[in-house]
Amino acid sequence: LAQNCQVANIQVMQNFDKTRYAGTWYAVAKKDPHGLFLLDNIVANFFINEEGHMNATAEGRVIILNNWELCAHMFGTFEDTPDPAKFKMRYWGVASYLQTGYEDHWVIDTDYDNYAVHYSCRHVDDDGTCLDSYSLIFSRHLSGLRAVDQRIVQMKKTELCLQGKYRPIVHTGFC
Ligand code: ODT
Repeated sequence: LAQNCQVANIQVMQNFDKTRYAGTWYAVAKKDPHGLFLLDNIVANFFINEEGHMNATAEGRVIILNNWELCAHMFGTFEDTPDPAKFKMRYWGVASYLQTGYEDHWVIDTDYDNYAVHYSCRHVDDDGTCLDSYSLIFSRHLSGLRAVDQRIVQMKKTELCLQGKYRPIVHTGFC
């Protein structure tokens, strides 16, 4: 399969419904960006605010200042774009020493009840491919994905040109 891996060609979720997306998602796998932040025990909670915009909290184990291990509590607001599955995410931590940012947040695929595939390209290269991306695979259940969902997710990882680049995310109860 010849893939051109153009960020502009990445297919996202059709008719994304943020109301159905609301609630808790447990990360099961992650492709890390440069300057890795969230390590494991990653749980995201999406909700719709009074103005109808998507908001989220996320927590996860992090190591900052080289060797300080803690559970990061993060908050994010999402700006709508013309594509309902493509957002701009502004995020910050409850403490000032945590990461902040403003970046793409794309929902690649979800069935709302079992699995979700998230993608963010932080830096598009001159040739249109992604220089620095991260991606999370989520499950509605702490127990992970069913075999039927894993097959879909595997296909999506390949479409993102990120096959083989994910690591499993464990949930040990740290957060
Ligand atoms: O962990 C990394 O290396 C990069 C990810 C950092 C972004 C964390 C921001 C969380 C903001 C609030 C919650 C949003 C939910 C997001 C779901 C997926 C992306 C983390």
